[in-house]
Amino acid sequence: MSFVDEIKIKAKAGDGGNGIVSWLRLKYMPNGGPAGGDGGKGGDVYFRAVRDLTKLADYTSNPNFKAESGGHGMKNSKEGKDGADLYIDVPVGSQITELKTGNKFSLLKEGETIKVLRGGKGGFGNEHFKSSRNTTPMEHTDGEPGEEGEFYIELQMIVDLGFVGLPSAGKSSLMNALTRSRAKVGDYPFTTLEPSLGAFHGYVLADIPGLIEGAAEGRGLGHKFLRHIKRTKAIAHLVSFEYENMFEEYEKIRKELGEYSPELLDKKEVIILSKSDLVDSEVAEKTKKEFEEKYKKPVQIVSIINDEQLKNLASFLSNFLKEK
Ligand SMILES: Nc1nc2c(ncn2[C@@H]2O[C@H](COP(=O)(O)OP(=O)(O)OP(=O)(O)O)[C@@H](O)[C@H]2O)c(=O)[nH]1
Ligand SMILES: [Mg+2]
Repeated sequence: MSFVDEIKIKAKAGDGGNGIVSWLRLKYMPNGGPAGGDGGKGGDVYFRAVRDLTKLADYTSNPNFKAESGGHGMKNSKEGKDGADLYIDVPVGSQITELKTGNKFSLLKEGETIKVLRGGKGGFGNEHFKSSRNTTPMEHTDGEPGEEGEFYIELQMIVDLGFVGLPSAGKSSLMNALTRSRAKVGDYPFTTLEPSLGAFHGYVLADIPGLIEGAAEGRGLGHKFLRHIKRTKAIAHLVSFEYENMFEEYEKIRKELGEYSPELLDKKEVIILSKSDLVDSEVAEKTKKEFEEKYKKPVQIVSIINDEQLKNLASFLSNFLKEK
């Protein structure tokens, strides 16, 4: 799935309905007095947080929203119907900026709502202006316009586990094997251009474009993705058995993470040695031990064509993500 993590939208609350001028007409009382109803209130506009992290992509083709307007007043003193409120669904973790005022707010919990634009009040019908001195008021007022606004929405992904590693380390392949996502897999570096997400036992996994030396200064796909890694709760660092010196490759990426932000180095991490089918199992086991001793972190071996290893990794990860 292609990923939209920022968007600008326009929204307008509903207009208030107009009040009307009308007279009560009864058979035995040709002029029963003013009976023009008031207009209904326009609908308000809210943002609402939903679990669907791909929600913003729905709005790219039509980023304009409008809540329902209030109905006009009716005869026989009937009030116009209130316009329905409009809820704009945004992913949990959205930070929203009102562009005119610069006000910022975040929606961090599923189901959380915030009212951002007020619908216009309904106008008064002529009945409202009735008094002892004026029993036949001709006045009425129009409804107020609903408020309008422009908003910049930025998703600050709340990802449980982010896959990092060099281009072609096998991140997308592994993500596909563990989740039902269909991230593009390629034989060339930088196949993944946008982070893509997958659901795994109720956790969110993110496949992130490959990092290279100099990423922290903007080389390769650079900064844009390091920003996403900053928000992940844990990191899965893939190192492929293809590399001559796996330790060196691992440390290169760690260095980039640290240069971007030292706190990335303190995140909980699992090292995943990928493409194990390319080497003998003794070599794989030996390398695993060396990694464990050298870095004092959990290390897993995997190949996407080895069901047993995939199963072991899945059960390891579900425990790993459960621990705080
Ligand atoms: N032999 C073998 N090849 C694999 C394995 N996993 C992935 N590959 C291959 O490695 C290549 C790169 O895989 P991707 O999953 O696209 O790698 P990536 O880390 O997502 O790459 P970028 O998105 O470019 O950073 C593809 O040709 C895959 O078929 C594996 O377990 N064993
Ligand atoms: Mg990829």
